[in-house]
Order: sequence, then structure tokens, then C-alpha cells
Amino acid sequence: MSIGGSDLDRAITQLRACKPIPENQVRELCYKARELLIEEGNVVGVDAPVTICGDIHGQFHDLMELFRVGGDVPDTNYLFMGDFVDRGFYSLESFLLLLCLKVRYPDRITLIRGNHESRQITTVYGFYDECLRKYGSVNVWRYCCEVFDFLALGALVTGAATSLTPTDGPIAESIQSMDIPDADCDIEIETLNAQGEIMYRYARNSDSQSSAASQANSNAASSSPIAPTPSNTGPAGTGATSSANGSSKSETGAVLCVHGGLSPLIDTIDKIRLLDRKQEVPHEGAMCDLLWSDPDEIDGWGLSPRGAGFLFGADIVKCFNHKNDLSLIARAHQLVMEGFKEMFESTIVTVWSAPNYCYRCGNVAAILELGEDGSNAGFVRRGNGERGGGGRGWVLGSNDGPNANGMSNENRRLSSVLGDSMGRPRDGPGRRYRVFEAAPQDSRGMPAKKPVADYFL
Ligand SMILES: [Mn+2]
Repeated sequence: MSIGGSDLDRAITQLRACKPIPENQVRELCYKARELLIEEGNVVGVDAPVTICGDIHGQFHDLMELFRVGGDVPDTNYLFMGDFVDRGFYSLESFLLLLCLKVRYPDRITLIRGNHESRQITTVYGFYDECLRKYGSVNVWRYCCEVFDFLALGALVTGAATSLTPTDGPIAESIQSMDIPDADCDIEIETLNAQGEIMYRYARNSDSQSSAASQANSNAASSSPIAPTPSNTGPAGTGATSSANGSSKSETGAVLCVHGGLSPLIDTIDKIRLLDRKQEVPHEGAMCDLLWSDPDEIDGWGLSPRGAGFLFGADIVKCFNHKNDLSLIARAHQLVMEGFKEMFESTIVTVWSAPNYCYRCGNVAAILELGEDGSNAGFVRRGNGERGGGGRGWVLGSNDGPNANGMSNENRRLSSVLGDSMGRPRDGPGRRYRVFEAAPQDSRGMPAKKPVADYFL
């Protein structure tokens, strides 16, 4: 039988109920998915608005919670950064549901490859055994692995807004006092809980605003009679130049999404585009690095304790972002207790979407929403724009007053996820993080199986 139209909708309904679909339907689904994915480049172009998600790891009920918090497909445009399978008990249902949604709404969901989307890794970390247990054969595992080989290696998000439209929501109860930026203020970061309540809000530093204003003014002043020299290049992240001078369109640098991170063999996004990706994840080389590497507080490149990929420092990220006109790299791959973590002055962020990882880590999860640049806000600094002076943030709860160490508890908590970016000038797109906890169905009564020592895989 073929899977399409109403069959596909039926399969989606069945998978949403966490029930596997018959083997012949999986075969058809994987065939259709491959036909779609084969047409995608190694780096998929995605337009904002988009919601970026990190590792899922077979935690089906938490994926349902993610959709509840972030909105359903196709109402919300999603980008999943890999590691759909292994570790959790429902890799099969999780991956097949995402694949069904991809086939049903190809323009509303983007799936890129994680290091677990591999024959070798799934054989060790659970997905192979799960398929064997649920179907009595490994055929379904084979079909899925053939899809893995066609998943894109990255995505490039363009058209993201620099300022968030402030959420018109209630303030979380845990926030006792508030000091919200003015409504017309440039909101850079907002964090909401699963109920949509505001946990904190952070404004872009005022210096960059004034420099933005003066730049906008100078653009306006020079609009005639001589067209200004176009300082912006072409579509962000493409490295191309544009002849559209004088445009006051608000545009940030692009956001590169990749599962792991950067590679010493890759200095431009175009080099990712040239890779032959349609194969099992190699043990080394550029494709391997993109799926396995991690940012770290080092200079340059370092050896990874994972035994694959590399560690890379702030200098590597800043250089890569500048060269490729990126305002941010979004990646997954590492457990973050707070669900997300920005590093290196917000040039890179880790997004982790598996709450209470392995049903025992006690972490929360997060998704990252990038808004559409629908504003006519004028000048917006790009990823390779010059930086201004010291910044100023407005933080919900920040007038609790500093403690003995000169830092409020809220600021202390903030600094753990915003890292060294606090109070510094930043150029990134507006970022709304939605943080959520494990779904009760999945955490209740689940026996903690054998301890998992190597979370970092
Ligand atoms: Mn990973």
C-alpha cells in the first residue's frame, strides 16, 4: 500500500497516540521521506519565523509536551537539530512521527542529522534493539537508517527579527518584582515557562540602540542625491554581494543550525554545501565534525573527549560568524540543565530539548523561537558589524537588589545561561526561549534502567 493523503493523516494520528505503524507503512514513509530529503541541499534554507529544537532522544511524551508548548505542526514552523533516537523508550514513534510530519508538511518542518542518526551509534544506544523488539525484525531499523543518510547536515535561517515583540503574557509567580523594559525598547531575549509566563526579559544594550539610530539617520540623510555605498552584502550567510543599495530593510546576519559544531576543515558555509553527505556518518572529517564537535572555553581547536569531532573556542566561532555573515550559531548535542546556554558573547547557543534526560538527569528543556522580521525598524547591525560600548540589561526581578557578592540571585541564574554575554553588546537576533519540564506520563512510574554514565554521547 502507499502512504499518502488520508493514509498519512491516519499514520500521524496513530503515531501521536504513541502507537507504531505497520512495517509496510514504515517502508513507504521512508521511501517518500528519502525522495523529499534527496532534493534538499546539505544546508537547508529556512525562513524565520522558526522554532529551533535540540535533542529529543526518543522521549516521545516530552516531544508531545514540546508541541504543546511551542505550537503544533503546521501552525508552528519547526527546525529539529538531530538526535531524534536512542536513549529514550520511544525512538521509533518519535522519529516516525517527525518523518510523517515532514512528508505531510515539507515546508513547515526541517530535520537535520545528529550523530545518533547513524547505524553504528543506534546499534549501541537503543534504537536498533527497540525496532527489533517492536517489529521482530530489523527491517524498520534499516529503512530508518537509509533515511538518516539523506538528512541535511545543517540549516541556515534568514529573515529573523532583531527585536522581539514583547510577549503580552503574565509574569511568572516566581518573579517577585519586575523592571520591564519600555514597550518600544529593543527586546533581545525573553524566556517563558511552559505556561507562557514571562520568566525574564532582557533588552539590547542602549549603546547599540543609539548607534542604530544614528546609523539609520545617516542612511536617511544620504539617500539622495548619491546612493550610499552598500555596506550590507547579499543574502545573509551566502557570502554573496547585493546590488540592492539603500535598502533600510531590517536584517540580521543568518543563523546557522548544526547538531554539533564547527570543523577545522570548514571555514565557509559553501564548503559544507560541497560535502557528499549521503552516507553513514564517517569516523572523521568535516561531516563527522559538524555532528560531533562542541564549543569549549579554549583558544582555537582542541581534541574532543568524545573521540570524534573537535572542541572549538570563542575565537573560532567569532571568526567563522564574521566570515559567513552569521549573527548566531544554534547547536544541540550537549545536555544543558537549564535547557539552553549561550556562550562566547552570544555568538553560539546550545539548545537541549529532552527534559529529564534519560528519565533521570533532572534537567529542563528549551526551544528557541526566532521571530520574523516584519518590522520596518530600519537599521539593524549585522553579525560582522562593529560593536558598541558597554551594555545595559533590564531583568525581571533585578531590583531584588544585589546580594553580598554584588549580584542578585536572578542575575546569578541568568549569567549561567547567558554566560559572558551579560551586559555586553550583542548583535544576535531576538531570541525567545520557552523552557519546559518532562511530561508527567513519561516520568511517572518509569523505572530508571541501568545508569547511563556517558551522557555526552
Ligand atoms: Mn548528539
